[in-house]
Amino acid sequence: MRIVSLAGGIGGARFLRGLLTAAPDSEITVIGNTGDDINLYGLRVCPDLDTVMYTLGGGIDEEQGWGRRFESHVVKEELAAYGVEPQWFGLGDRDFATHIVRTQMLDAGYPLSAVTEALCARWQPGVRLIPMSDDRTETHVVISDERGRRAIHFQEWWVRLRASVPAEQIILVGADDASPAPGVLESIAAADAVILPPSNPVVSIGTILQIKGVREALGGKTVVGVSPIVGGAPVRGMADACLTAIGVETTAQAVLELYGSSLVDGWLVAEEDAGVALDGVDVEARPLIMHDIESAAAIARAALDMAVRLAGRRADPPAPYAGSPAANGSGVPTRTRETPEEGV
Ligand code: FO1
Repeated sequence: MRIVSLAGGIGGARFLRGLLTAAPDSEITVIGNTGDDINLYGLRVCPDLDTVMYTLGGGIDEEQGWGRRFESHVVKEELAAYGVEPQWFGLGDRDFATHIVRTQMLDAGYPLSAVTEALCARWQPGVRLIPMSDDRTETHVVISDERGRRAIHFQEWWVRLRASVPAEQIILVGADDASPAPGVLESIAAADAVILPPSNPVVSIGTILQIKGVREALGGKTVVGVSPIVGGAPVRGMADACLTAIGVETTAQAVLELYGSSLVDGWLVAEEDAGVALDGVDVEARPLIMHDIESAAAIARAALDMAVRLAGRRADPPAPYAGSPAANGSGVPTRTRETPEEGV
């Protein structure tokens, strides 16, 4: 089964680990958000691409959900000793190597998609990870504070301010000129199902949907989304601050309406949000908290089963994925890829 997933950072990466466990024989392409990318100390840092790569490649700091495990911060301390700014963004020593390799390759003229492929050759994430675009885009946030009304980089709003200052506008700088990276539209066109993980609907999924042709390409596919909001609050991160910034309520219903029935065919919500409904969209309620890899896999399995069922209503239904009840005929999903020792 060919699956495409649009993914942001921590929540998306953890969901994808569940998706790989639920459908280990499927061909999974992840279209990664690059709106969070930032230039620091002369290096190009791609937080959401790295979070997916490290999480699926086994190198992530499980506690933080970003950055490398077994990390040290000597370079960061030395930069601080020189008074180099910013000091509010914590790059670890091991992580620096990723940004040095990426920047070297970008400076040599390689597109970000080729750089990402090269980095993944080491990490073997088990999916094809493609940046949403090879063109530079950055999410900037308009705020007003004692220095007046100004735009700051998303990371400064997210990490230094912890989204404590209201975002008056969230803008993807470069969106108008950014083309989908090679393979983005092609993988969507070839997909049997598209899954939207519980990533941030504004600055992750919403950002990817702004890239030319992506929303249109998804229009012709079976798309199942997983609500990032459970009982009126984001499961993780500060999606509520982002939703408020664009005048959307922090509910599973409001996010479904934000995506729209033109985009999603199925929507998984938490049991406490069972009343969510929208014409033209199938809604199912189930536990949505990812305590560990197995619970993430159970959510992924539910999303895939829904996608196969909904796609079955189309002219060219996809073959069931290995491990699905339909594939093994027993009605019970088969156990799949070994769960690594640590949890999610
Ligand atoms: N998040 C933080 O809250 N503080 C940090 O210092 C920080 C550093 C960092 C370095 C590399 C990286 O890939 C991610 C990092 N993040 C940090 C997380 C990052 O802000 C978010 O993962 C995404 O940009 C939003 O999903």
